[in-house]
Amino acid sequence: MSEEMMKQGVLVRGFGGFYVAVDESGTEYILRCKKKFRRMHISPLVGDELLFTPGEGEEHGWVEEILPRKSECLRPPVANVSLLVVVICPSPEPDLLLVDRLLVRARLQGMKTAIVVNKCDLDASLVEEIRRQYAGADCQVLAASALQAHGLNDLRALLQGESCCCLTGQSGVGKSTLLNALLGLELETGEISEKIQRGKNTTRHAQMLIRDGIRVLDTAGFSLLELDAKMEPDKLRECYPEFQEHEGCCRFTPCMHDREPGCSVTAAVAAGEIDPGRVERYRLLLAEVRETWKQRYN
Ligand SMILES: Nc1nc2c(ncn2[C@@H]2O[C@H](COP(=O)(O)OP(=O)(O)OP(=O)(O)O)[C@@H](O)[C@H]2O)c(=O)[nH]1
Ligand SMILES: [Mg+2]
Ligand SMILES: [Zn+2]
Repeated sequence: MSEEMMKQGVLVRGFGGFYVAVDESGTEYILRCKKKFRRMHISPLVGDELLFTPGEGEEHGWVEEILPRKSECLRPPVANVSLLVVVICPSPEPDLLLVDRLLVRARLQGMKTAIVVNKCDLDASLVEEIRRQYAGADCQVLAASALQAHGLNDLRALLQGESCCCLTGQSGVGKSTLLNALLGLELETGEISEKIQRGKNTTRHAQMLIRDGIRVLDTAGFSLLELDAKMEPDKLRECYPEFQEHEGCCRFTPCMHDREPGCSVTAAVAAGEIDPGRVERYRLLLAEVRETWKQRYN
């Protein structure tokens, strides 16, 4: 293929071995992946910037190159996210350990983060609680109700100007409903199971929506996330902005802020300066990261 036939675009969704890319003008192209990618064990992710050759007429085109990724995740499987928006709500009940895992991973990948507390029509107090817990976490907390079109302007302002935003979180928190309300779309949404208060995994695949100068990914909800198996235990505390001013202030250096005597973080929790729940969950994650680290050569 000659170079001048190549185009650049962003991968917006995939289906059954095909990929859909959108170029600068908004035109969609159906593509397949060349075999070399399979040989290299690389597959394109939604959000990837691609070089491709368009097909002629009804024919599909070919993905020629995947440009270097600024970030990549496997859960959800997306690339180049600049802002990760974690969506939670009163029902299904929030899993803050999952939220913290997502925030840690985002920090390691250099993404900005925000939390949207949706379904405020059901319980307006949750957002206050989350604002309190995450006050020092360098993470904006927005209140919203997709149902009542509340908080949409704040959400729009948050998403605008980002190269690629990603909505993530448990199934049933209202990610797709929020994007429908915000961008006038008709993404499929699903009821919550009454009995177990859980979503029904309505969104199956990640897709990028481009509208009103916003590029945002709707993704499939999930409730399990493991931290990077190659993560050094030392790295975890660097993912907690609220610990920063305490670095070097503990009796022992380095201090993991776990159960060491004379720990400045422990003192800050006792003094009500850092949320105890955040620190408790940090310690759970630290134990997990240490365990994985110990087993890294097995
Ligand atoms: N009361 C209330 N219900 C909402 C709100 N937003 C969404 N819902 C409902 O929550 C349910 C789940 O919404 P979805 O948008 O499908 O949730 P999702 O996060 O996309 O779920 P998955 O695609 O499974 O990950 C639907 O029944 C929505 O109508 C809200 O602001 N208030
Ligand atoms: Mg959805
Ligand atoms: Zn300490």
